[in-house]
Amino acid sequence: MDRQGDLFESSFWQDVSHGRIYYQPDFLSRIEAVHYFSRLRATLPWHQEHIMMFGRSVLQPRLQAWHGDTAYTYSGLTMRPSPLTPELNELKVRCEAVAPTTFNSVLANLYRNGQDSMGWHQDNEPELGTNPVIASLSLGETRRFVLRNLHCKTQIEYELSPGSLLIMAGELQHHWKHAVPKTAKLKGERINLTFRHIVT
Ligand SMILES: O=C(O)CCC(=O)C(=O)O
Ligand SMILES: [Mn+2]
Repeated sequence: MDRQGDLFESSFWQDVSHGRIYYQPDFLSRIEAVHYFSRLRATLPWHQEHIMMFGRSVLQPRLQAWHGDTAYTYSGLTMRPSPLTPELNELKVRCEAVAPTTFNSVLANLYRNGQDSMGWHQDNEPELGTNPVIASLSLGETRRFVLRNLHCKTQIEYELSPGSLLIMAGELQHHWKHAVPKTAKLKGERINLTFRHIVT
């Protein structure tokens, strides 16, 4: 069996309508999750960006950092890359051990409290290729992550706790949107890393 076949055999993979999802709540130990949260919080060049929404420039409700070899453009925003830090590189290698691909970039998101969020979107920029594999690693506060099927409106929800890994694969980005909604609950900081492969 090829590497891809082997990897999809793992019991953490689930087939959904037009896509595949890998979900492992304890991908990192609690100690590792605390360690990586504090290192990434202290060392990544976090910044808040403006993006174009309905023709207007608005501040994104979260901080971000973009690491890898190439610039990345979405919603009218081009992010210049910083090199992968030692911690990002360690986590990239860990994710590659279970993902059916390799990664060359990571978008890091910092949600400062429950009012920070990520709106409904698909990770379907052309430079991600036809069927992108996106590995999403969560650290810090637990937040709700929701996927919604574009055709039947079925929703799948996860409470993404620290150290959990969720991978979206197959045709999923063509048929589902995903979001991290705002919440009125008191929430501390959460870091999410989305490892991607940018086709150059
Ligand atoms: O924070 C998350 O869990 C999701 C982040 C995400 O969807 C993205 O960076 O594209
Ligand atoms: Mn996304």
